[in-house]
Amino acid sequence: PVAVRREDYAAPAWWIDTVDLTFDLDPAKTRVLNRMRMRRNMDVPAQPLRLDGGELNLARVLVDGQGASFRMEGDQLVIDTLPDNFELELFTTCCPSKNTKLMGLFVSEDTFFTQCEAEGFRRITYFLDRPDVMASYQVTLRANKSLYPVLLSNGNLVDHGDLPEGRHFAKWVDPFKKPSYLFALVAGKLVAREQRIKARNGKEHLLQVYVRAGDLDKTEHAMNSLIHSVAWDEARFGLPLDLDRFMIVATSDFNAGAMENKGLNIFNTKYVLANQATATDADYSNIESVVGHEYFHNWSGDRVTCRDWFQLSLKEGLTVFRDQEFSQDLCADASARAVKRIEDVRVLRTAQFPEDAGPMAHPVRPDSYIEISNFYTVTIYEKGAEVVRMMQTLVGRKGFEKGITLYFERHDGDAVTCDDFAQAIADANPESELAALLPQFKRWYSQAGTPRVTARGRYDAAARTYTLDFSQSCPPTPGQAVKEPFVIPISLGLLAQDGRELPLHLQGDEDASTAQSHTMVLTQAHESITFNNIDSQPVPSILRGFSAPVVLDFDYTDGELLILLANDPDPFNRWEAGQRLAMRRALAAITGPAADAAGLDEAYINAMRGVLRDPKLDSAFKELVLTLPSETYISEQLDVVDPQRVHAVHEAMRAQLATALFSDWEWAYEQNQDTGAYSPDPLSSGRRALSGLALDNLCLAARASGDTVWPGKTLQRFKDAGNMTDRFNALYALVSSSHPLAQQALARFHALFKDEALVIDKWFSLQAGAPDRGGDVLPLVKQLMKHPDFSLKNPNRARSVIFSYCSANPGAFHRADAAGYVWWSDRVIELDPINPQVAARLARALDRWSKLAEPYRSAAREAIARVAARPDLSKDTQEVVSRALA
Ligand code: HT7
Ligand code: ZN
Repeated sequence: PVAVRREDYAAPAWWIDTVDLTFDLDPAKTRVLNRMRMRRNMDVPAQPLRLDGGELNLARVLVDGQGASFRMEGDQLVIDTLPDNFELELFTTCCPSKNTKLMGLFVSEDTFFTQCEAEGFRRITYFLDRPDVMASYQVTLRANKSLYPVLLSNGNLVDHGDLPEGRHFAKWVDPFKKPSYLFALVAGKLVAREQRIKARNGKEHLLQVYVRAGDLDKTEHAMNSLIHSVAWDEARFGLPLDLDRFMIVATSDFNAGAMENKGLNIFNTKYVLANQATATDADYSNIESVVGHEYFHNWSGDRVTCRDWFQLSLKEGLTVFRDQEFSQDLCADASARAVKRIEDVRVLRTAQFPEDAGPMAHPVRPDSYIEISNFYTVTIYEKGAEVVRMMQTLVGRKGFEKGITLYFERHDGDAVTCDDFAQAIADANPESELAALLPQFKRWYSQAGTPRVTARGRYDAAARTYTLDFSQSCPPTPGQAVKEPFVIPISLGLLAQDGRELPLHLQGDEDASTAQSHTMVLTQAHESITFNNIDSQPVPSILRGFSAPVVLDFDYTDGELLILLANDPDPFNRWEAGQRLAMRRALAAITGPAADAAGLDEAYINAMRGVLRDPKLDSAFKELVLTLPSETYISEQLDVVDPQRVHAVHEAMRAQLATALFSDWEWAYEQNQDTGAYSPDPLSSGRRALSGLALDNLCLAARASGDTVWPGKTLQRFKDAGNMTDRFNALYALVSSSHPLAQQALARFHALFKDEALVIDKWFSLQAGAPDRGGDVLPLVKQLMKHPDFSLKNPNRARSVIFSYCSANPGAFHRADAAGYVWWSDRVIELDPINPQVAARLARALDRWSKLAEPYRSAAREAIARVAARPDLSKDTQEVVSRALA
C-alpha cells in the first residue's frame, strides 16, 4: 500500500455542487441511484474524473443522460472525457447485511445505519470522497414500511408517503453543504424521546434521541446532556443550533464512540443508554462528554471542516477541548473541575505519552498515512486538545472566545487547515504571546514526541532570590530525529516550607509583583526565571493545572512533595505530588532486590491517611490521590520493562496500602454511603468512587488477613445495591481480590442482566481484566470467547474480552511462556478480514514491545512478525504492524 503525503495535497479537479440520492433499502441488495451536478475546477490543470469506490456493484453510468465510456482503475471509476459542467448519474448496488467492516451502509439488529468518516461514503456510491468537496444533498429513502417504519437522513424532512407493495418513502434535504463523510441515513424500527427547546433568539428546535423500543427508559440522560450542550455552546461561544431538528440515533454495532453526521448523529449505544440500574457513574459522565462532543462538532467540524485528513485535529482536538470545557463548566465547584482536569490528564499520560514514544508516534498534524482510520488517535484527539488549551492559556479565556468567533466568521462553510485555526486565534489577539510566537507555537502541530522540561531551583539566601533554571528537549520520533524548542506555558507558584503560598515578585517585571501564580512561557532550550524577596528556600509548584503536555523533571525531595501534597492551592499539583511520591517508591522497588516488592514506607502511608481523613477534601479528589499510578504509566518511566516485575510491585503496593490503612478504609467506606435518591452529579459520584475504592482495599486486605467479614459484606452490598455503580464496585472488589464469592456474584450478575448488552460487556470485561493468579486469565478468556453471548463481529463485545485482556491487563497478558502474545496474534489475524479497523486497534496492544525485557521482547516481536507475514492483511493492520517492526 502507498502512503498519502500531506505535502502532495492538491485541490480537487472537479467540484460536486448537488447530490440527489435515492436508496431502495434491502439488507441483501440495496440499490443506490446517485445524480450529481458536477463542474470542472478551473483553478487546476484539466484532469480526468476519478471517483472513489469500494465493494460496489456498478450497473449504470450516464453523463447528461447518455451512456458514458469509463474505466476502472482499482477501486476508482475513471472518466476521461467530460464537459465542464454536467450531470452524472450512477446506479450501484451494495450488500449491507454482509458489511462486517461497519463502514458505509450496514445493518445492525435489523436496522440500517451508515458510517462515512473517514472514507466510508465511497462504499455507498462512487464519489469524490474527500472532505474539501462540499455539496448540497437531497436524499430519498424507500423501504418496506413495516420492517423499516422510521427513515432518517440529514437535514429536514420535506416529503414522505406510502408506495405500492407495503413500501414507503421519506425525502430529506440538508440546508447546509457538507463533505461526504458527514452523510448519514438510518432506517428501522426505532422510537424516539423528543424535546422541543427554545434558543436565545426564540427559535424552536426539535431534539430527538432514537433507540430500540425497549431502551426508551434509558434516554433521559442523553437528552439532558444534549439540552445542556446546546445551551452551553450558545452561552460560552455564541454558537447556536442551526437546524430545526437535531437527531441522535443509537446502534449497538459501531467501530467508534459516535459520529457527528450533520443533524443526524449516530452513536454507539454505550454513549447513549443509561439508567441507574444499568449504567455506572463513569458511563453517565462519558455520555455527557460524548453527546457534548458530537453536538459541538456541529460547528467545529460540520460548519467548518477539514481541508484534508491531515488536518483531522483541527476538528477533533478543538472539539475535545470544547467537550472538556463543557464538562468542567457543568461542575458546581473548583474541586469538581480539578477532578475532571486530573482525569483528562491521566488519559493523556497513560495513553498519549506512550503513543508519542512508540512506533505510531506522529505529529498532531501528521505528514503521511497509509490508512487514515489508524490516525484517529489519542495524539490527534487528546494532545490536539492540549494544543488548543495552550492557545487559550496564551490569549486568555476572553481572548480565546474572540478567536473562536473570528475563526467561524472567517471560515464558515469552508474546509480549512490547522494553520487557519491558529491564525484566527492569534489575529483576534494581536497583542498576545500567541501572536508574537505563532510560527514557533505551531511546532506543536508539526513535531511529534513529548517534550521533557527539566527544572532546577537555586536559592540565594544572601540575595533573597530564588531562581528556576529550565531546559527543554524532545526525544526523536520516527522520521524526526531532531526537534526545535517548543513554546511551553508553565504555570507556577512558590510555597514556603510551612505550606503558605508566597507572593511572587518577578525580577525584571515589577508590575507582576504579588501575584501568587505566574505563567512563564518557555521558548528556548535553556532559560531562567528569578523571584525576589524570598526569605527561605521555597518549594516550587511547577506546571500547575498541567499547563502544557510535557514531562516535568524536578528533583523534589520527599519532604517537598509532602508539603505540596498537603498544601498546594493548585489541586492538580497536589494530586501530582502524591503520584510522584508513589511513582518514586514503585520505581525503587522495581529496580531494587527481586525478593522485595513492597515499596511503601510510613511517610507515604501517613500522608495517604492524612488525605483520606482530611475533612476539607472532596471524596472524588481523595479517590484520585489514593489510586496508585497505573502499571502502564509506571512502565513508561522505565527504559526496560519487565511487566511481571511491574505487576508484582504494583500488586504489593496495593496490598500494603490496603492493609496499612485498613481502619481508615473502613471509616471511609462508612462515611461515603449515600442514602438519598441516585444522582450522577460529581459530589455523589465522588462519594461512590471513594466508597468503591475503600471496598476494593478492604477485600484486598481481607485476602491477606483471611478476614471473611468484608468479603461477606461486599457480597451483600452487591446484592442490595440500588444502582449499577455500587453494584459493580462490589463485584469488582470481589473479582479483583480473587475471592471465592466472586464466582457466585458473577453468575448472579449475568442472570440479572442477560438482556442488557452493555451490562454483559461489563461482565466480560471485568473477567478478562481480572488479576492473574498463576496464569488463569488466558484460559478464562479463551472460555469467554466460547460463551454463547460472545461475538467477534460486535465491536463492543470483541473489545470487552480481547482488548480488556490484551490492552488493559498487563499482568495477565505478558506471560513468560508467550502464550498471551500468540493468542493476540491469532485474534488480530481472525478479526482482520471481519473488521480491519478493530483489528488494527488491537494490533496496537504491542506498540511498546521494544521496551520489554527478555524473554518478552523477542516473543512479542515474533508475534508481531507472525501477523505481518500474513498475506492479504488489510492496509489498516499492515500499517500498524509494519511500523511496529520498522
Ligand atoms: N468524528 C468521529 C470519528 C469516527 C470514526 C472514525 C473512523 C471510523 C469510525 C468512526 N466513527 C466515528 C468521531 C468523533 O470524534 O466525534
Ligand atoms: Zn470528534
